[in-house]
Amino acid sequence: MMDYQYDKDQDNSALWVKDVPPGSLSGLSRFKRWLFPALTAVVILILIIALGASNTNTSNRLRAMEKSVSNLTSVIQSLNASLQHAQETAEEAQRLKFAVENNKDQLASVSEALKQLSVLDSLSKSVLSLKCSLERIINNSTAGTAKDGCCPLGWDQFDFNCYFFSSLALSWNESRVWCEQHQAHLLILHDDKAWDYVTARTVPLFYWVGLSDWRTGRWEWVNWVPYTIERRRWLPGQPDSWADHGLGEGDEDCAHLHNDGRLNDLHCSTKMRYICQTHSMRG
Ligand SMILES: [Ca+2]
Repeated sequence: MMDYQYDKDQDNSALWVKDVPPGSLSGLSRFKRWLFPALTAVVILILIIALGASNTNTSNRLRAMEKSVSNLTSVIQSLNASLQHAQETAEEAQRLKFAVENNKDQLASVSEALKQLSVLDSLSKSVLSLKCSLERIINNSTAGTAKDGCCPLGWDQFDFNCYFFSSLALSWNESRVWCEQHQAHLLILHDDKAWDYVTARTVPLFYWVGLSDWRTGRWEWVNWVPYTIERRRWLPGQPDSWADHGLGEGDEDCAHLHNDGRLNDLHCSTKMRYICQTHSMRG
């Protein structure tokens, strides 16, 4: 009931606005005519006051901004320096890359040169062998001692030595004599290189070498140079000086290369292949 009354009053107000007398409207118009300039002036005044008031504040802000700009400038300068440094690093990396590629080329060249060197070495050996053959033809001899870097025909050269790997079998003593008759001696080995060369030729056959203990009871080379036993060169359990071989007097006093290239002692009367050795007299 109250809401309804209120609505009715509103409606009446609306009607009252429509019925305003012309005289009152003219006063309002005059007021409105001065209102805009007055308001503008007031706003300008307020702005001037506000600007004046905020002048100090603005200066402070400007100083802060200047500071920020200055900071920004130094940051930009620092960035520029970093960029330049990065660019230099990139250039350095590029230079290194070129250097590595260049080294790769050089390594390839060295490898190629080494290959050629190996070919040259092989060629040099062939030339030497040819020279030796020619000398034999000129001197009309097929045997003889090693001279001028040449090994006798049928002998093999390795480093500065000539080697003869027999195909016939003799006793250890007969082998020793055969080698001496050919200005050589039964095999004497001192370094791994020579061991490797010899055993690569002997495996899987047996060969007498110039090592025995029949003369003094101690192991020695055929030139009487004492020999100290190197375990890795002997078959396990050897030398065993086995005496029940039924091959006559004495035990096993002479050494030979077994089928795997390691040493064993056997009765010296056993017949087997043998290896003679002599200097090639080169160098
Ligand atoms: Ca033995």
